[in-house]
Amino acid sequence: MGYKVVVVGATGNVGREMLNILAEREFPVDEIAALASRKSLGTEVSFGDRTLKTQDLDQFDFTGWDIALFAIGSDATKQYAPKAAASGCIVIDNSSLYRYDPEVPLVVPEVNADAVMGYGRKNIIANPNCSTAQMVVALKPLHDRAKIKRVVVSTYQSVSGTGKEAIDELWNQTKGVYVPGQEVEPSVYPRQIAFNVIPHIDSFMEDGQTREEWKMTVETKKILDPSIKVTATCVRVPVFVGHSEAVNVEFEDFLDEEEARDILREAPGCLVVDKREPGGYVTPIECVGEYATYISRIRQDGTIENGLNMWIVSDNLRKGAALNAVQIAEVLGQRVLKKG
Ligand code: 11C
Repeated sequence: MGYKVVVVGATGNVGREMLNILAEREFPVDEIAALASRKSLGTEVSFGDRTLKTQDLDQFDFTGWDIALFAIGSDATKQYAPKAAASGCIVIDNSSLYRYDPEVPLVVPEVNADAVMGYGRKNIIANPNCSTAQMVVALKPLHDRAKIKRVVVSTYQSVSGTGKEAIDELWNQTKGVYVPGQEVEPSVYPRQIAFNVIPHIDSFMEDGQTREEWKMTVETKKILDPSIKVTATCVRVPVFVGHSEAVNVEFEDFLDEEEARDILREAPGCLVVDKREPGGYVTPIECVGEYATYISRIRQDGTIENGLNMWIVSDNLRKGAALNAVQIAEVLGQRVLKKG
């Protein structure tokens, strides 16, 4: 016996990946519904070998369904997630709407799977921001060994984090650079993204940081340890899929780079690729379609007492979104619903 699963936002980049990953990992599904807004209605989406016709989110009755994976914007989530949760269906939400709610667990299964047990206060579990998810997967095993004091992170985030229109903008602008008369003005982003980098993701806050940078701080504290200080600079780069991060970590205790490499080799969700030679590291292109969080360029930071630098890369649509949500569903299945 398996589960009745709903994917909300099934025609988006993350929703499609949720369906792919549910099928790939053979999540025990008895029945599946792919929901979309009215404008995408009737669009067909793949689920393993099957093709599903999307149903109208507005008309859908969540009663009797076990798990709903939400991959829609915060405004629509606000409208539909409470309705699903009130009908007894457990919501796993990929938007930022509930992440900072003390009554909603924010979960990365490799880091804080036990937090899933707090789902019951609202019947909702939140999925973190993609740039946080991959970072905490790598930080957790190192924190367990040497206690992290402070993290300084700079991100190199792909356009798929913004959505389909951003992917089109990068593609069309890139072509437009070479074809006279077909230049494409920035529309999704405030500056040209093709052949450029933009030090701005999400909205600006009063203190000068962007909301993406703020999210990395507060989400790391909620998932991993509130005592860890995080300062981030988040940058959009002309890459389609895969977020990269240059991470500097300051520990309480000394941690040798060799030991860090060994710890990360054993850590769940982590894959170390770290040869000190040209190409002996992972770049975003290699991580596309993969589950792992890749760690490369692990090295001592000699400018502080207990410092380490590393390079972390992962598929932002997978570990950063859809995979993490399905992993949460797996934990729910094993520990709470116990049907599979
Ligand atoms: C980006 N990290 O790359 C964002 C996308 O809070 O879930 C995900 C935003 C979020 O633009």
